[in-house]
Amino acid sequence: KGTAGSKADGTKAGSKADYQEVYNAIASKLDKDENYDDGSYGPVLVRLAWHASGTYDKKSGTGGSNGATMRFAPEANHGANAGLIHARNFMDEIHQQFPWITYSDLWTLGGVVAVQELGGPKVPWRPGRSDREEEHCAPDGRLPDGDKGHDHLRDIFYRMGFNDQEIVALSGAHALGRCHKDRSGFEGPWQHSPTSFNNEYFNLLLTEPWEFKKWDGPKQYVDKATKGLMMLTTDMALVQDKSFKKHVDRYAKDESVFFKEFSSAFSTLLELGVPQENFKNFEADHSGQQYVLK
Ligand code: ZEM
Repeated sequence: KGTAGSKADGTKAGSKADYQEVYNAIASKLDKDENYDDGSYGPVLVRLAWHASGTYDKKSGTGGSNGATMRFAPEANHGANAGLIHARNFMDEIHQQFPWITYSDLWTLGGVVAVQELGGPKVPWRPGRSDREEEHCAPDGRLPDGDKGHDHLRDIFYRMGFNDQEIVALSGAHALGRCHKDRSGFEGPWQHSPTSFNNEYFNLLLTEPWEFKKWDGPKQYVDKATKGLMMLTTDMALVQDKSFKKHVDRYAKDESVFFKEFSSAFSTLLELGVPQENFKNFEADHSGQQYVLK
């Protein structure tokens, strides 16, 4: 029963306090290297949590966050996962401090810590994921491509079990971080403060004049005024498609609505593919409820 091992003192790990300790260790290291990107590992940790979970296929029950199979070469080398080595190395250091936690729990918890510490909503989370071996690696091609349109977004996210409103809410994570030429081929941050989780992404989508970036790189947009901000084709699809745009409008108008709906969708994302028994069987003091850590 359960997935957490024993702590250094021989006692069983897995209480809420144990996970709060892991949370605190991650939080205290987000800014450990001021020269890394915009000064925080938070954004790349959110991307790791998302790519570890977003491989889920509802029909076959394969993929998802249960397994942390991106530890192995086949999945680590998928084009979509380029650059996530930075996040996995960060997490390896945390794992050395807390060897009792599964990588699957650790990587998803990292996404929660980053969202919360960078100013986003509280995200309910619970432990219980188990790590799986290489043969459970997700097949390539399960994650979205940034240069495609609304049909592709729906194909990918409906496959995970999400609806239009959740697609828009989850896309709001592009408040954080940036595209890197040497990872995805795209370039630039979505908003001016890429280490602050807020609803600026939705405001910019609605109000900024966007134009194609003039370069020999992949097709992407830049803001007309400064050319320092960017949007992917999939980001622009959110204002071009009526059923998506209605939610962009709601989130731009009221950040608290965005926070509430992002939190709920992100929490769901982080549990994709985890058998419910995993949560219920988890021993210690939580008997399957979600924790709100701080
Ligand atoms: Zn992203 N994302 N994403 N995303 N993403 C990138 C970066 C980040 C798409 C996508 O192609 C890309 C979600 C959804 C989608 C984050 C979180 C979430 C990058 C740039 C690309 C190309 C990678 C690079 O070069 O480093 C597409 C097409 C999506 C479909 C909707 C969802 C959902 C997310 C979380 C809930 C984050 C935080 C980043 C920034 C990473 C960093 O290192 O700064």
